[in-house]
Amino acid sequence: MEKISYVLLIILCNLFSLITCLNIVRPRGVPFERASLYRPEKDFSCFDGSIVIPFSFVNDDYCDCLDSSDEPGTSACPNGTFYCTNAGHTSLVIPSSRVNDGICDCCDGSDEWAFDQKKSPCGSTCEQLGRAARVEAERVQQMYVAGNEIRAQLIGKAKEQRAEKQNKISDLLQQKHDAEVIRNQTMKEKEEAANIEKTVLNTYHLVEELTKKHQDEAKQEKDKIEAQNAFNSIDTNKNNIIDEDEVGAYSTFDQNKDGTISQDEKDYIMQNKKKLSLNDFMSTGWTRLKKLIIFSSFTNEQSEKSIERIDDKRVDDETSNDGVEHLDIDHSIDKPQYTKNIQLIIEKARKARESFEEADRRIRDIQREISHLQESLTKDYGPEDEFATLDGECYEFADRDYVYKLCLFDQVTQRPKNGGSEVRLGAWNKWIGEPKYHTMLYDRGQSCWNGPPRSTHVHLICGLEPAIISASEPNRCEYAMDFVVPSACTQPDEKTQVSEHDEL
Ligand code: MAN
Repeated sequence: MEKISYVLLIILCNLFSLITCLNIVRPRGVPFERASLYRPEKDFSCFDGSIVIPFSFVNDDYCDCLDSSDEPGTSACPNGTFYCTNAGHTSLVIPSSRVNDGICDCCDGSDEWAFDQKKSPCGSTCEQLGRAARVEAERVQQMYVAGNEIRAQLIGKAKEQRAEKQNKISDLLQQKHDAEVIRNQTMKEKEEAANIEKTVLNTYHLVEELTKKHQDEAKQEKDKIEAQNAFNSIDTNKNNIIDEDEVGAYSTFDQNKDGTISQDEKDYIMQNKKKLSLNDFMSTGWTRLKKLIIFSSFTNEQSEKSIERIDDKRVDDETSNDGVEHLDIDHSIDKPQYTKNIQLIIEKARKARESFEEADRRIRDIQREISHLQESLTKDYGPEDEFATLDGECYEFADRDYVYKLCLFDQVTQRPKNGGSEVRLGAWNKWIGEPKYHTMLYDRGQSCWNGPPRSTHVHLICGLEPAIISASEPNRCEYAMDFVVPSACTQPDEKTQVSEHDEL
């Protein structure tokens, strides 16, 4: 009979599990997986192999083993652990120092076993908690399933986008090639037009220079004749010498307009000499005389009349032409008066330059676009490109003081709520930590005053709608964000799953 019972027991053991069977003799505080190490029919060997003690020493509230393995259900050993079975909910391991400390840690109340039922701080809450945990686990499981479906769609979309980008790059490369042909053509045209323009303008300026030289010479000649005339007019006795008396007869030399030509006024025009030859007069006197004539004509009508004796007409000419031209800056060189033909050549060269610049700019624009696309193709968007569609998408989160903005694969910023400028908390760098693709690093942000450049860790969590759910600054200028997103819904988090033996 005993044998049959034993066989039956073995069959039962096979039917359920060895662990479940051994549970029958599992001492208090021992987890299922270690139950087989505690056999009442045998002496107990400490787990570290240090000593063997009679089984009756197990949980006798005296610590025998150095590794605390003989007291799994009491607080006798300093570093022991207590296992709460928590049937109906999740099992739990607590430090054995919390056994019988008057605070209930296990929902099945097993850690406070020394209290009698009435005084126990524990109720049996495992069923209720377990139910709630299972509901929550179910919700999370469903969220993962739904999130995983969205993730699959995002992977498909990313694949399409990748193909589109590759096509776009091929297209742009072709466009760039065509644009290069146009640029080479326009460059040739520009160079040709510029050469023609250069030749024509050089010739123009040469001719202009010669003309001017010629005009200057003619002017000097004219000036010389006028000087001669003036000299002759002042030289009233016609002895080819101007003396002080002759100068004294002309009111033009009366600079201070006091009605007489003083000695100083005479000396000025006579260059401190008593007599002036024609040559002397030509070298300095004539220039001084011209200045006086111009000055008088601008200041005093009386003086203007008195110079009539020299040559009224000539003086007018000098004022409006020679005189004024010598005193003013000649702008005629700055603004050349080109002929229609030259203007057409200049215009053609300008247009050719513009066309070249436009063609060149187009190539640079195309190249920029290509580089941007190529860069996005080399970015690490996750093992299956599941994060690719988030590139450039921005999300905000506000706390008490700041509005945080995350632009994925780009940058993180912080904006004070009460005004003030935006601060860059980091630029996209790479994935960090284990498991991979759970944490993003944005670094090289604005430097902290007297500190490092700002940086941000973005933790990705499974969720159906992309959103930042928290933002903080765990260390000064080191920020952390939790971002929920379907792309992170790979497998249900193990912690949220209820294991089989928890259900027992
Ligand atoms: C700003 C913000 C804060 C940061 C300090 C450091 O106020 O960026 O987050 O701690 O600067 O000086």
